[in-house]
Amino acid sequence: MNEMIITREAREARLEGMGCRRKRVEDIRFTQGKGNYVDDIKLPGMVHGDFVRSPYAHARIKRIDTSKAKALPGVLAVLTAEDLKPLGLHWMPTLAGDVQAVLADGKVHFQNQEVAFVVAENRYIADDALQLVEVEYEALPVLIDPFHAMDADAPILREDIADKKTGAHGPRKHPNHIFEWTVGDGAATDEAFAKAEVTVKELISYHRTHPSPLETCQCLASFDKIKGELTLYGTFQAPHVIRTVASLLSKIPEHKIHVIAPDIGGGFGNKVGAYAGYICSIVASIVTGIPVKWVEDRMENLSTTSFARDYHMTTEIAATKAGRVTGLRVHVLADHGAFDACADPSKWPAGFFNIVTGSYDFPAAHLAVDGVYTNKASGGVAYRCSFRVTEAAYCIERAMDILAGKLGMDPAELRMKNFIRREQFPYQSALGWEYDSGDYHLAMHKAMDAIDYPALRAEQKARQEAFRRGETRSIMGVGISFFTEIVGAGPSKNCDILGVAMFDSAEIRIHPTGSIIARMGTKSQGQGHETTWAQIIATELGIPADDITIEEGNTDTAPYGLGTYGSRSTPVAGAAIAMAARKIRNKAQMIAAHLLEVSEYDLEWDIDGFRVKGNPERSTTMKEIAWAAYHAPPSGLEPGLEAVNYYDPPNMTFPFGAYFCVMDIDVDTGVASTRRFYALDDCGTRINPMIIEGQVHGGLTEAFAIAMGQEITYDATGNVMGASFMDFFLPTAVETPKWETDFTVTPSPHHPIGAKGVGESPNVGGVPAFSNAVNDAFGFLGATHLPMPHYPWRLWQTARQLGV
Ligand code: PCD
Repeated sequence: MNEMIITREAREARLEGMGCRRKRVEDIRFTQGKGNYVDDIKLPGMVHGDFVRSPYAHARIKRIDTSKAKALPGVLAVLTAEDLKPLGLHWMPTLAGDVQAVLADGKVHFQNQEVAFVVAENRYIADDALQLVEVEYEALPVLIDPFHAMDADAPILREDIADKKTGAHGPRKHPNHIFEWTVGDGAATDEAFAKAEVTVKELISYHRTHPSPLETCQCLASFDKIKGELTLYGTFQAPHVIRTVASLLSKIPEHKIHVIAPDIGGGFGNKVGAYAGYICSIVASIVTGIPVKWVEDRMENLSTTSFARDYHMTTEIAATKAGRVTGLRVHVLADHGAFDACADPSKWPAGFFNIVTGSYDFPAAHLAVDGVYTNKASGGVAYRCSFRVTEAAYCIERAMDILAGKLGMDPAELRMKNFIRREQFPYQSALGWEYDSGDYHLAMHKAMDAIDYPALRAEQKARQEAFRRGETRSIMGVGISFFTEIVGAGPSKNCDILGVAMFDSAEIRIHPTGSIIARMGTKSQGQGHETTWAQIIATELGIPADDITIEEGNTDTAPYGLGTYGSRSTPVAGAAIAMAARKIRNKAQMIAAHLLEVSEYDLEWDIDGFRVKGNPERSTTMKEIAWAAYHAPPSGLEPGLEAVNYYDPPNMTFPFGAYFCVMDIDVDTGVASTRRFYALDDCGTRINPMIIEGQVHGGLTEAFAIAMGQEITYDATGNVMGASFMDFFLPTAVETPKWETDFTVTPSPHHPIGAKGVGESPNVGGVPAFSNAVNDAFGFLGATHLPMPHYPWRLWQTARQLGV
């Protein structure tokens, strides 16, 4: 085809760059069963590891006898803490600055804790051998309720650190206390409350739940004794961090460790940390010289690796009678389970919970968080949330509704009265963040128009009257959530993981014929990076996205990056990609000047190449430039066309959204049905609108699950309830509501392409929208705050308690 007759629109369109609803390239293999997951990888001679786990939540281990298990044909080894001790690997450091038992060392601290690791020819033999390991326990008193963790007579859980007066985050008040973290101006906040015309106070709990990705955590460790090298395949959201940690723990030099994260079937924060299964597989492979695979089953996943939430937030707002907020005071009791293994940037014991002032202009605020140990599994991962942001959003969005109720004011009106205004950005929050950009009023108005808010309130009023007259047994709630997130961890000035600054990276190479391979420090678990990263490069470099291969997850080839979680990939790696591409474009401009025989300053970029300013007929494409870079580079210029960028973001990005949930609840059955769910998201510049919609659908489905049923509870003796899909609510297409999505675009001023993260927003904003809808429905019957999750039995009970 003659290049001359191709329109600019056509040239632009064939790039499938930013803004294009490009179809996900990874789906070609995923939908045809051609994905390559850890369990698809089979190495010659590979054997399997499996754990003996504690039936007790708190017990002393009197004796472990592995002889019968070892005698079973097909069993290669049985490891206990005693075997790991000489290697110094029976305990491991956690991301939160605590230590965690790899295999129980004299004591178990939660039900299903790892006690011994059996290695056998196959999983069946390993499972038989588990039953033959004899462990004698002496049960100890169990601590389940975090509100009693610091009682004078509470059982002391962590004997290993019982005498330590300080932990990783400062002084400890009790042997079961982990840390106290305070932020904000206490005196100014007290003053706001002293002067307040109206105050509200409520204990808002966000229950314990679990990310439960479809693929559980797993790994395959293969140690080559001859080369002294370790290859570790695994479901890692942060492969480079795992390599560094594995090197520090095993003392194998980092260049002799090859970490490979192949396709991953969902992460949701579950696959950020390092688990006992990884350490034991590595040790077992070193000991046996054979590759060892470990694959968690569903119950192990739900009950041992990484819970989420378990935050108990006593929340107070001070306000004027006219509904202007003047102060916010929050105390959080954070149940961290038996070890503090929260996956947060090192300096942040409660993650970014100090985003709790939300979208509102609070002149004063104060926050205190106490972390405590209990006999529950450890973790505290950011399940679809940037480090405790979802807890913060739930806290403030519920509290704003409670305040609206007390003031007798419409909750949408109360929010709009207190929004940070457009002209206040960049906005300094009372708890220490600088919000980059936003237009909250615009988003709220758009959302309210889209759902016809006044009509919904009128309908609700009519329904309440009909209910009172006994004409209907169905009540109606409108749940509003206007959330602000903080994603893109993060600037090296305040974010690191075990000392490694949280930058991210991209390496782009253009081949002589003009196609590209690019590698990133991030790792998709289903987000579609292979599709979207190519779109950024396509726009920046004028090479069609289809001619660009994106690779992630192999630490030998990818530049060092901190991985994918906390919706950080777009804010951090997305920026690195644009910056690396711009380095290439600068060099390409010099080559173009040489080809066109003009000064580089006489050139301007135009979609897919450079043209001479004022003389657009004279131009050269990126493809031609690539060939020249390898074929005849201008003298004095290095041949080749590639660049690496390590991007240290100057700030986080602050996406936001306006969500509305319309719900009908049958008071005789407790069944809640979501009639409408409208989600408006603003994530700045949108790379792929179709992928964003998919992200929002997925996140809302998880939010629905959490708000309406999903939870992990424990009985009084520490038995974990809800550790299988019989009890743990995972919605299918049958239960899932229909989602309506919408958007506004407020670019981030500091991000090279103006993009903010979006992956977690729907979860962060979705949970309060559902919960507020339930509370709003019951509000006219006298309820102020109903506990989550709002499953039918509980709603039915609520109706009874309210006398209807
Ligand atoms: N985007 C676009 N645009 C914008 C933004 C974004 O387009 N503006 C797109 C991108 O590119 C991608 C996605 O979207 O693809 C996402 O992104 P972001 O937001 O950046 O994020 P990331 O980092 O990548 O990712 C992460 C997230 C998270 S965090 C989570 S949970 C989840 C989400 O993601 N996960 C998951 N989503 C998802 N999906 C899937 N499928 N799977 C999974 O697993 Mo965490 O912290 O971990 O808890």
